[in-house]
Amino acid sequence: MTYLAKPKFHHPAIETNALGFTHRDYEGAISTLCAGCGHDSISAAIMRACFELSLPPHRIAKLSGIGCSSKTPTYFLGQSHGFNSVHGRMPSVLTGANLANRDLIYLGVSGDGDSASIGFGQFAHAIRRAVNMVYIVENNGVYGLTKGQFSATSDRGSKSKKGVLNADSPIDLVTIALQLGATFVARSFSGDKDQLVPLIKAALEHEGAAFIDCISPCIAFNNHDGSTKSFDYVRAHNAALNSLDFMTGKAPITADYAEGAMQEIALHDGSTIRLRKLNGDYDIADRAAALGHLYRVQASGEIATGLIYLEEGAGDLHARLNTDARPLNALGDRDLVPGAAALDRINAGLR
Ligand SMILES: Cc1ncc(C[n+]2csc(CCOP(=O)(O)OP(=O)(O)O)c2C)c(N)n1
Ligand code: SF4
Ligand SMILES: [Mg+2]
Repeated sequence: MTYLAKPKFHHPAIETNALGFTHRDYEGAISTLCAGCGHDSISAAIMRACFELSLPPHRIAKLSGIGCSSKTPTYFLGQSHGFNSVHGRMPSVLTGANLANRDLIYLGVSGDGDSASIGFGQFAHAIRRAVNMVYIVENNGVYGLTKGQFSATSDRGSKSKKGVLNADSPIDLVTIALQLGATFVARSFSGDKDQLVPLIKAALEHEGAAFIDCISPCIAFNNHDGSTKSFDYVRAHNAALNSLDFMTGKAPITADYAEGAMQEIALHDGSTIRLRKLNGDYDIADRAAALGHLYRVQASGEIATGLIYLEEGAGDLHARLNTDARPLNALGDRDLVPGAAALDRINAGLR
């Protein structure tokens, strides 16, 4: 319950990161979600990733929409900036915040209803504009908060808790994100922290729109036989493309593309992501091949997880708009009020 404060004391030998923060410094209020909800595991992975990267909590802005998933930012990063927007509107609020202050690290947290139903257009435009953010959809294939209606990501033929079959085709946000030009696209599973934590760390260090579709079973309304987003179903059908480890820093890079071997990818800032290739013909730098692979894996009844696509150095929305390197909210009158002569020149150019 949120009215119960977490105790502040901790063991003197508790683990600290490079900033001297403990894991506790990345936590939020006690979760009020159903015990066992996949969303809580994603919150834990986000906290772990931020702790391991030694991110200063005050430099992170977490934004969400409406839903059980969108409630989760209350349960992590309690010392970070937070904004709980209207249902499906997180992407435009995040875009505006990012344009005003490019110095923060933006984390958008949403649900499949929030992003693939009411907020589908908002999702699409934030991705195609290359907003520098990590966008996580906690995908349970259901409207959890409003008690179990099918969402737009529910698979055709999957069964609701009440036994109703879904007749509509699903929206696959990973495929859409690839088609819209996202430069970091991944899918994971809330129950696989070994895969999810390095993916979130890599996404946080990526410049541009980094999208992670995280399957997150709703134990109250979508964890039964006939559901394709249940713990049992996802465990049985998970086709991991690569196993990941993420290291920040400027270590020398060696790459090996052979099947079953390690592949290291340098990110724009000198950090690296290490991939264990399970499949000799999979190349994370090939967008068209990634789309083909997704279709093939889906057709075989499996779910492709891992880092699906990565493009470095493509630049973000600020690069495209050629905005000032300083955050706009830090500019003073001298920069923002060019004076009557400059205004006359602009007006003359428009006549
Ligand atoms: C404009 C508007 N329409 C509908 C709702 C009702 N509503 C609240 S949450 C929700 C769906 C949430 O689903 P999802 O994003 O998948 O989150 P989950 O609860 O499954 O994590 C809906 C339809 C609302 N709050 N606002
Ligand atoms: S209803 Fe489902 S999504 Fe919502 S907290 Fe419970 S298990 Fe999680
Ligand atoms: Mg949902």
